[in-house]
Amino acid sequence: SAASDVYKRQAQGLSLKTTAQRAGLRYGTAIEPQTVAADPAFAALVLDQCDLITAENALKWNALRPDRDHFDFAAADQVAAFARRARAPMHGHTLVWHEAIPDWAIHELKAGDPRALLVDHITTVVRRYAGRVVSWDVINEPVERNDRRPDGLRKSPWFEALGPDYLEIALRAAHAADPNARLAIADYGLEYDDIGWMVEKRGTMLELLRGLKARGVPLHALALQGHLLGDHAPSFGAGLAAFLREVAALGLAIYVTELDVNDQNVPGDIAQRDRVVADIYGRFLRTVVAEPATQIVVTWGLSDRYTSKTDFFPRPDHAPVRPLPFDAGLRPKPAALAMAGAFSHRGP
Ligand code: 9MR
Repeated sequence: SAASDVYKRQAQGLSLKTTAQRAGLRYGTAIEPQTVAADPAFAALVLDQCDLITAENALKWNALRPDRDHFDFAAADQVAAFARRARAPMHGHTLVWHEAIPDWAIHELKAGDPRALLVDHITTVVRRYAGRVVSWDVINEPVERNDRRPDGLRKSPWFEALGPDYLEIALRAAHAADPNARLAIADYGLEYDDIGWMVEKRGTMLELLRGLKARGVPLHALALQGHLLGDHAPSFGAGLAAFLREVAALGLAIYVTELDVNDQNVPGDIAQRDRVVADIYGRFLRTVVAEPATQIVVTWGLSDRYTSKTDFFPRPDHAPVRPLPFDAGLRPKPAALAMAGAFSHRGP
């Protein structure tokens, strides 16, 4: 059809990396070391499209810490080697999270010296990748309003062991280990203007960021994960723009670090689903990149060939999920064009 001809022409030579660079942004993806090692065509696509690399899992505690006395950097080093091949810096994910903590560490947090455990881990990991990991999700998902604390902090194992100070302890340790690294707090559920708990979470997050900045804690960015909802109409308007403005007014950069669109419940054939997903990518990114403080955009994978959505959010009709900018055949989808379009329209 004429429409698909236009699409094919536009998709030819599409470069998210170059389009992002021209807009003063860096575009990248999360990867698993096994997939880029085993699948050269996929690796080539990542090298072609990305100039920022995140480890989807390899820098988490459960990957790095088989036991208390050892670090296993094998997988993370493979990601770092791939980033070097891509001539791309890395964004680090993540030093402090309530998930992916090995059992021995959960025990140690209760029975041992939790502060030493946290500081030693951060110091070792951040020093090892200094100069390669240029920005870190130091804290991932610290806010959980359902835990009903006035400050909105999640009652994570870190919180239970160290109290609200765990954030400051972690950020200061990371800064001491690599003073050049940009340090971020990352969270989900900050994106939509018409979902009540998300709007409330923005306020909670702003208070948290404000308090840390007021105390002089080293903190340089807020990372929106950007796990978007295929079955919810995009509402990324004045509310999101105003929230990002307020974050920027604190002197913080804005990152998008786990962007994808969950199409578990999007109806229709593939063309219809892809249009819905692309529209969500485009509308979200247009608002986010219009904010001058926005610096990086990372998708949680690059091709539908490899996405944790397959396991976590399978479709009831058993059709393969299509949450990412490139399809399982490594061809650009309408979402990729929508992303490039949003990048290239960056401006006042
Ligand atoms: O995609 C990741 C999956 O492979 C892991 O099993 C899971 C648990 O470690 O984490 C997934 O990534 C999550 C990220 O680390 C934090 N935000 C939510 C992500 C899942 O969409």
